[in-house]
Amino acid sequence: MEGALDLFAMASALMDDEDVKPSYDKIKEWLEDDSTVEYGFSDSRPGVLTCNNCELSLEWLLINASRESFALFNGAQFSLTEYLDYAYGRALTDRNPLYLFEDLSIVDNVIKKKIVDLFPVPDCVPKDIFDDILRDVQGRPRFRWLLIGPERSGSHLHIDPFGTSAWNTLLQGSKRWVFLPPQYIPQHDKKSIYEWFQENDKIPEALYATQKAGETFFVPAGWWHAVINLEFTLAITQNWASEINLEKIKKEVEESRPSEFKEQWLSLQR
Ligand SMILES: O=C(O)CCC(=O)C(=O)O
Ligand SMILES: [Fe+2]
Repeated sequence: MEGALDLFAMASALMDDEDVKPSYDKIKEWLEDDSTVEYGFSDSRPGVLTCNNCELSLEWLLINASRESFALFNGAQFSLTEYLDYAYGRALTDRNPLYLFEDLSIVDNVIKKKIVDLFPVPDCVPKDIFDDILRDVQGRPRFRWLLIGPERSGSHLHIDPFGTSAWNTLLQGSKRWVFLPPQYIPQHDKKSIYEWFQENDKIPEALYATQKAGETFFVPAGWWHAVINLEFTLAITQNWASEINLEKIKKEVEESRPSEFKEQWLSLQR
């Protein structure tokens, strides 16, 4: 395990990290905030979706996948047990706690296939237009992830690529979300996610929500969003390309790098 810890130290150093004694005041405040997003699916605003029951849990992963290798957001690979040692240890004082972000878009491993089988796509989610003919084409944009993160880890403000929309089911813990409409112009900064959330707690046009375990949040295409894990979390998330957003998707695929996917897409459009 010693070796694994050294690797985590290196991974943190690559992120320009300094150890900190973080203040948890804001985390407590956000945990107690019961603001959420409206129920139901609409193309133009974030929402809480009803989701089929998901049998994936940390226990399931520990029993079935503790030795599997998973990727962090920065690409480094660790076994699940190595990562959990980090998440419950050193991560608590890392300025930028490392987030496990495993791409499950294409899986050839038996255990990871089982994880994918436990991904319940909400019934209300419309058809993914990449899913039929372009399903297994090389270069298809990545669309499905397993997320595990300690408190204060999370995702910086971004828009999901290729004009896709997303759903995100939280299986354990709590997440704080901020949503901003497509016309918002963000400022570029290098703050940690926790610092960013502290300083951007009251953007007038933002929608803030605390997601609880069992809830599925929907992110409409083009909406900015940032997420901070308020406790240790386990979540699954999937993006889809919706017919409604065809023009945007077309533009982004056509502007993307050459790939078999792009070629096949272009030939389908002709
Ligand atoms: O950290 C999260 O839960 C949000 C993930 C996300 O926004 C994404 O995968 O695009
Ligand atoms: Fe996202």
